[in-house]
Amino acid sequence: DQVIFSGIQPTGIPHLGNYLGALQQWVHLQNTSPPSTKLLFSIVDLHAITISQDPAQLKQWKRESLATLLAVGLDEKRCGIFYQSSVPAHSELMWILSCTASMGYLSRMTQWKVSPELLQTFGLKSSNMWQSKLSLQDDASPLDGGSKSKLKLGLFSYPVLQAADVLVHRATHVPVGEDQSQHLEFARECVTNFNHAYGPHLVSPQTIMSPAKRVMSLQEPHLKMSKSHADPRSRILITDSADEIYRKVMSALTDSTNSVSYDPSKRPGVSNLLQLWSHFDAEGRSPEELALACRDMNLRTFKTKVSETIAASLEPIRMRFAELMREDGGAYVEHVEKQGARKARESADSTMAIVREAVGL
Ligand code: AQP
Repeated sequence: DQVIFSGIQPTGIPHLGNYLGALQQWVHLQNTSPPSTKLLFSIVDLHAITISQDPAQLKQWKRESLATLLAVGLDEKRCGIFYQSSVPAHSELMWILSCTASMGYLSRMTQWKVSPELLQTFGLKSSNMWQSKLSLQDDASPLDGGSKSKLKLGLFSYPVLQAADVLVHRATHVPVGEDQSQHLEFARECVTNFNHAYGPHLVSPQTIMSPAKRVMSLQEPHLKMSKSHADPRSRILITDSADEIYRKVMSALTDSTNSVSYDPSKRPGVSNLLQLWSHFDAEGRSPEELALACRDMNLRTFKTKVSETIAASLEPIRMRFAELMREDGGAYVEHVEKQGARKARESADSTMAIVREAVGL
């Protein structure tokens, strides 16, 4: 039987990248999978602490993240929705996988998450710049050079925890955005290493890539939309009001041509807006079709239409989120989590019984 697992970090309210690249796909899978499919979705709080977090803020973000999963349409009766730290088997399997995972493979991975402090230390403005810095080093290894003492062990090894998140539930399918595909490859590598050492006990997961592979920043359309970008106007949160969405879309970086056409390489800003509209378009028009329909509009009129379309689509999510956070100040959300954690512990414990036995623990 199929097992679908995915996760999201509680590092703020999800944005359109998280929604279109992941959450919407999770809801779609929930609504189309046969009843025999196990569905588990996690708020991965242990990943969130790979960079420093304020404890009270983290607690609040966890609750809000869970409420957003319910608000977008996940059904707590059908899925297990839980905090990663409620299921200690994730961390236990991480340790066991660490004992067969290759340091070389990990250090060659290019998608490094970097804390704002670390970037500042090296005078860099974005994690993309950090990646270029790494690739300038001899063997592109973050273990070399002056970064060694600043780089935390957890930040280096978090892909092993991600692998454990998936493997501990024997997930067959993992829906993610494009930025995560390298990590799933690493998870498959962990399966190969473990199974080679102890026998064929772990299941190799397949990636399900969402149709919106990579939603771009509104302010720097060559970068992905991200929670950690310093400028809040670079992202639309799924709980933003129509007003906030209007302001963000109006200030989105476009170019000096005051008309609409679809050309992602020459006109990344306008094309990103066309793609966003297309994902929410009731008639399901492609970005090219929308560009054609808007060819006589100036950018101001076009942006107004884009913001109206997005705001109308997000309105029910925003309302439901506010309702969930109001109910006993989020107590209902915590109740949902307890049930989800029970389901997830059951699922993880059955894998861990096999793993412990295989390893001789
Ligand atoms: N811009 C994006 N386009 C498509 N998919 C995206 N995802 C994130 N950004 C985009 C997908 O969202 C899921 C959950 O992501 P996450 O919060 O766990 O971590 P992330 O990928 O690091 O997301 P952010 O928003 O960019 O956070 P920060 O800034 O903290 O790194 C994943 O499936 C991801 O692919």
